[in-house]
Amino acid sequence: MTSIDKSQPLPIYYQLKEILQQRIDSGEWQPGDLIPSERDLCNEHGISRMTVRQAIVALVNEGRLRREQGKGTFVAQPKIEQRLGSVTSFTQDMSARGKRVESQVLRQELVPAQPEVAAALGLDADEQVMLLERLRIVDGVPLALETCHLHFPGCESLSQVDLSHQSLYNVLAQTYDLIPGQAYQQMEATICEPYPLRLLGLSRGSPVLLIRRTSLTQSGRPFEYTVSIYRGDKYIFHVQLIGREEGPP
Ligand code: 16G
Repeated sequence: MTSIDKSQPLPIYYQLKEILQQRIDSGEWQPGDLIPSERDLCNEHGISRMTVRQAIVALVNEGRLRREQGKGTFVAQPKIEQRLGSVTSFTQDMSARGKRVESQVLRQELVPAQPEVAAALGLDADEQVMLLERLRIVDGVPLALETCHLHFPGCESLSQVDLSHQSLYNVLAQTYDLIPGQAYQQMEATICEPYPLRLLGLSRGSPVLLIRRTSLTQSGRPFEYTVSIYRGDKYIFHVQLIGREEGPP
């Protein structure tokens, strides 16, 4: 679609969204480029400012465009494309892309396990777990809020470790000889709540991914249950599915 066709059943804002998306996908507009103002887009397409705004907001929510107060709307950087399939750590995934990881440690203390945590880790209610809440920051941009619960022999000494500039999985391997054998992960789409919203620097109504990971030791004992909020505008996850020989059920 290259121009708006008002006789079509497709909403006009949606048609404009597709036109703008094509300009990004074709490379006509590059990441970091300032796109034409709302007024210019109104004039170019003969549509109302409200309709133009609706198309832009949709593309901002999808992470294709980025708005800067007082400066205009820019083409966003491409999303982080991450393959799922092995138990990698945040630092490992980002370092492999040449990115700089740091964390703002928000909580790091022993707490009684909440029922959801106790169930995931196979503990009795109120057994102590090490709670580690970190805002994960990549090249200066907060990308995820991770609330991690750990339970393994000696986990209480983790409260002394500075995890703002080092990988938890590295510390677990080096200090506790703990290397994940496998993990289960669930992902769910949701709208960001006010607390993570503020930390992640998102605007109200932003979509995020809620991810729960339970990691097991090499001998199959759960040692980590982490609930994470990942920015929906920054990530694309890839999963490879294996075909069934006997065909669809
Ligand atoms: C990943 C894991 C998280 C783990 C963290 C360790 C997901 C959704 N979560 O972010 O469970 O605690 O890596 O990261 O993948 P670190 O070793 O960089 O501290």
